[in-house]
Amino acid sequence: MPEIIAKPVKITETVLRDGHQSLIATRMTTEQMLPILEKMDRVGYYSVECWGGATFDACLRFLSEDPWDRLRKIREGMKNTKLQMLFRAQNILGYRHYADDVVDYFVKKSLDNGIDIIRIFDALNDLRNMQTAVKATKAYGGHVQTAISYTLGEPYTVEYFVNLAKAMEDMGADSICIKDMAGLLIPYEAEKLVKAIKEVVSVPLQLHTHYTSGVASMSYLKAIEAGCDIVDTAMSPFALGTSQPSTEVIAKTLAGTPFDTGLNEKLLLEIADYFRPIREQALASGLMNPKVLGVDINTLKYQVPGGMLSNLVSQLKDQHAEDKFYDVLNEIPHVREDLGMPPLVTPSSQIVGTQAVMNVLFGERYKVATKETKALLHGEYGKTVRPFNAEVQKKVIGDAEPITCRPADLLENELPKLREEIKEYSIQDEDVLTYALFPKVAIDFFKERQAGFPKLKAAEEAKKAEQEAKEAPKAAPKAEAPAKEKLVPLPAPFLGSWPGVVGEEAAKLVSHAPKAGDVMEGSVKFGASDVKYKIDCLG
Ligand SMILES: [Mn+2]
Repeated sequence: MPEIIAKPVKITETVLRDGHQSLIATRMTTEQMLPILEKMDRVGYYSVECWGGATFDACLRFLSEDPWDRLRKIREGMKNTKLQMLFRAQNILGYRHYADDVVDYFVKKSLDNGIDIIRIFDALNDLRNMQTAVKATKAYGGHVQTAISYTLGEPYTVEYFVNLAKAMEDMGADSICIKDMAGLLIPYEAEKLVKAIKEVVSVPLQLHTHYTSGVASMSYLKAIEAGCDIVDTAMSPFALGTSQPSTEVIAKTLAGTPFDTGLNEKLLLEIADYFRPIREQALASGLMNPKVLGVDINTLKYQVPGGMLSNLVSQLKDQHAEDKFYDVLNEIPHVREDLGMPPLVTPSSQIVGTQAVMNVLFGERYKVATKETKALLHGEYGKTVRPFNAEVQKKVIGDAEPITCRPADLLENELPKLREEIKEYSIQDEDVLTYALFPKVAIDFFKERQAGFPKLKAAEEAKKAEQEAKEAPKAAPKAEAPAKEKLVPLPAPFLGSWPGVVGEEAAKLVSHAPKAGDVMEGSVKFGASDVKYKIDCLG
């Protein structure tokens, strides 16, 4: 019998990023993270994902926190474990293409402030959009992990992904991740894919998936048996549902086998004990919606991200157009094909989903095209796996000449101008990057910071008063606490989801309004009126 060689599987812990992003709309605060860092640092994780994705936006927008400060504090509290972040290639952590100088500087500052591993992905799998981030990460001494946006559809064969992985290795990737943001990778496909990639690529291979469709831990097991080196898991209180498989369960599953993760089980239990009350709190307040904790089998049935479907339902409901659900569902693959079969991940998932709604509601395909559909068909997001439908392209962009170069080649350096714009607020080098990513939110945050965070303090005091009132029910009735802003739980997963079009009241194009980024905005003609819409994306 051949000797069994130990091949410990490495674990990337996601509780500080994707775990809470997927289950509680990225609302875990730095304060909630700090007390447990020292223990997490001793578990034996390969890395801890703690930054990137929606964390940056949510810190500024909802928590009155400086995301850079969070990163520095996590670094301070976690001295031995590698810190990892998610990076949307030329979109950085935002939603548009930035000039190369901004991308380069963001990478540098991320590494300076404590990040070790940068996971870089592009929504179209256009490697040209990753070039600058990859080069910068290498230049400043970071670990480059390039990620394949995994999706289903005719062009997305094992061969396609293998070629992509090979090209990524040639480009200088230190490791490669299969990023299944929607939970579409089923176990035996995972086995096939991992085997095929491992045959041609020598750098470590990591798998990232979501539990949405219920197959994630089985997919991990098959992937691990096929040679996958690292998997992403979340501590159990922030695992399953739209999040990742649970760290403790995967560790236990592999214990005593050649794949034994070697994680400290006792510490894992203590860490779970720490996060459990945070979960309970979130459930009690409605921040964690029990709906996202189950299995969304429609994800597998329709092969589109679960979040895209749940959004569709709630949006059409708001329009009293529930009867259009299947029309829109049938329209999605058409639009996707017209737009070059992009993977359905932020921002392409929002673009395809929104356009499908437009096509159905207006009763004619591309009678109205969103600004983002236009930009995509104009080549501004990069190259799609398939060519665009030429007729559709003509109808939407007219005689405009489409871009075929790397989109960022057309962008002038931005930093000097951005620095000038915020000089009155800037107190650290990183502020210009915060501003570059979320100009409006950043200015609001800088103003609040300059004033010593009065809103945050007021909110804290209101909370304290409420608590005191609860603890002393017999005391004289107090003045009513200010009404708290009602938090609408975001449908998830945010990555690959379609939080959708948010319409103005009057037009009622859509009224489901998750509290997320003011991101892609525009307006369309709807009947006689101008309808403003806003597409929210987290992830
Ligand atoms: Mn994810």
